[in-house]
Amino acid sequence: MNGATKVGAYVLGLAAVFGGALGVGRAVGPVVPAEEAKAAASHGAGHASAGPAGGSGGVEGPAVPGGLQVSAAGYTLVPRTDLVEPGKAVDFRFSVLGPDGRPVTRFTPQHEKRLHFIVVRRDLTGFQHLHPEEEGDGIWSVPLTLPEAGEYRAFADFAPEGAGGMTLGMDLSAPGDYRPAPLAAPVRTAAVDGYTVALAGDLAPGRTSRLTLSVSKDGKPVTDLEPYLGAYGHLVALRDGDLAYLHVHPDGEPGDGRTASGPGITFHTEVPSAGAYRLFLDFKHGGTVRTAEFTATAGGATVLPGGGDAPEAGRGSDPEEKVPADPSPAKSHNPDDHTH
Ligand SMILES: [Cu+2]
Repeated sequence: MNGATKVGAYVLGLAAVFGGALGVGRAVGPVVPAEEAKAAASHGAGHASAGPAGGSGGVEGPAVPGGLQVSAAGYTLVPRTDLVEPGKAVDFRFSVLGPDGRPVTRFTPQHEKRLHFIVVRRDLTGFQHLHPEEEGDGIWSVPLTLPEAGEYRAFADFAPEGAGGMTLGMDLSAPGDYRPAPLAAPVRTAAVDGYTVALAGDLAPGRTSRLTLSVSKDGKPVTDLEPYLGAYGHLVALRDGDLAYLHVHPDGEPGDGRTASGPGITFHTEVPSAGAYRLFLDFKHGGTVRTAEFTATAGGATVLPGGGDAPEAGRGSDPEEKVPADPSPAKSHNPDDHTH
């Protein structure tokens, strides 16, 4: 009896200690998440020191690609239009807030515009390159139609006076039934509006690579490309998976005495990582700006049939895994994919 009582007391004592520990755990709160938060914080700090957010200069840097943040280096992109119904034109308005929290009104023009505005659906379809007008007081306005339902990303590419160039990104939603399209397979030619654009060169992660895009029409090289925003071509590259943004301008300018007006437009570009990228080339001919689109991979990434890319899978030896360069023009685009 006595022994049993002692054991019982001992068990009770253990229960009290254990219960106390549980109590402490609860009182302290989510211990594990706090550790996670610490890890996340140090990770974030590493990013900030490596990237632009910790610096006062331009936002683009090798460590943090542009367009991934809604706020960086003290500047914040703020929408003033909250809902965009698919298929309906809206007057889309937004501001860039400066380090003082007020809308920025002074911008240094880049390629003839104070602000470039790129919109694309998260599945990399529906690319639009637009040029909003500032209505005054730092409020920008642009006619915008999101052709179909889905999640979209909007990029503002600008240089505040006295600061470097930067690209901020924000999400836009067009409510409705969204069926994301798989990423198109890599191709070497793209067709748009009777034009064919051929891509030569390969993207390489972490180092500069040379890409040449050559424009032809009805099988004949186009040699009278027209200047568009101070260049014969503008190339935007968006990384599949997170839509990291690169805006690349070509070698040479119209009228510099060495740059031909086609058929080739040469770019030197560096992508930040292995992976798949969607390239959008804007070029002007016959008074119209058109956009040719390609999927290209870097670092041996492959695009899996039905979408998705596998950066590790394509390095190796199985040639059947690789999607061959397609010499034929790209299949017809979604008629809603257009620009301008
Ligand atoms: Cu632009």
